[in-house]
Amino acid sequence: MAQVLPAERDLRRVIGDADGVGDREVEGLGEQELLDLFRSMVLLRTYDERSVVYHRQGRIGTYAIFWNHEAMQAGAAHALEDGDWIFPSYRESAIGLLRGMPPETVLSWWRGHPAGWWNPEDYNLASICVPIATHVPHAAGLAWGKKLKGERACAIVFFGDGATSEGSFHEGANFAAVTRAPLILFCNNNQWAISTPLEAQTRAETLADKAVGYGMPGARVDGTDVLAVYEATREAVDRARSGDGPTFVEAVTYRTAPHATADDPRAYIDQERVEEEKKRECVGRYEGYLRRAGILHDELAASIRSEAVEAMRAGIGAAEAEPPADPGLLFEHAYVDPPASFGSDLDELRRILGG
Ligand SMILES: Cc1ncc(C[n+]2csc(CCOP(=O)(O)OP(=O)(O)O)c2C)c(N)n1
Ligand SMILES: [Mg+2]
Repeated sequence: MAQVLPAERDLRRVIGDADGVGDREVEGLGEQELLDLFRSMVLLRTYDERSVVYHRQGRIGTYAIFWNHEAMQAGAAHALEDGDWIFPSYRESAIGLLRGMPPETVLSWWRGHPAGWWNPEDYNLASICVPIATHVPHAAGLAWGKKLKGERACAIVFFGDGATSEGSFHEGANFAAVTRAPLILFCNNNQWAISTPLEAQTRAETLADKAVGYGMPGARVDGTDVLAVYEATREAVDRARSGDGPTFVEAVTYRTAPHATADDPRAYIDQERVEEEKKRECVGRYEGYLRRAGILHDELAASIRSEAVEAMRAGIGAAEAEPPADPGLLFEHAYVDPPASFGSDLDELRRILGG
């Protein structure tokens, strides 16, 4: 009989700030690791802010903004080892940067260019998943496979609050629990699924409560506190490696940016709430923590930021230097025996594209 821990009610926090809670320390994180975490957050923030500009300049296509989600992505990724697998949604499109993927690869993905596809085994990073929650069973299956092979690796799957209403989420969560797969189900609860608010998504008091139904523990953390995210994910990873099966982590934040570059949230969101939440944005909160601890100072912060800007400048240059993709690729690999119409369809496409 699975032992069910009650899901944590309060949001776990490590970074204290304006409300006088006081900073805590995370065991095992030295100065170097703390700065690496900051470097990762700045790289993601810079990727995101530059991408919105590149979109407006017509240099990348529609883009899913992740501003203020960096703490969840960097905190969780740093709790993993390189051999552990990451299954991202479109909201974590640039998480590969934290595994050494060059920015031009992710930028190419958003340009719809084949240079944006990678071999998942090169980074232990699955393809970016756009259909909501369909990657949860994939991640559960991979994690189960690692267990069957007696390997050390675990897997983490990122998805949103809206994804918890999808069949694939339930199937994947149950499958992982029943097989005791070493999986972390990481929910970025930004309280919106495009224009659907959380209260229209679920009657559950918290999303972490859903874990109980599958017989797995559920943790709730402040999603803008990178150290709390790191600590909760590391506990889930330890549990996975010890053979205790999956954990559901609910990281609570608030979406302060549009869903994507094609969205105008002014039609449905309370702008005052957005402005309030922006004051607690995750990179600034962590920067404050590091400065209070005497680990970060102006010069170092500036050099970390300019390194990230330089990486993005080089990245967009490399992405734009790629030769145009061959439209024929759209027709390859879809069928073993392509329908007869494919030949004329491709000719027509080449004619339209002027090639
Ligand atoms: C199966 C499926 N249904 C609908 C959509 C359209 N869609 C794209 S994003 C989105 C909202 C998802 O919200 P959430 O899971 O909270 O993730 P967030 O975008 O907030 O990170 C929807 C419904 C989709 N991509 N896939
Ligand atoms: Mg959401």
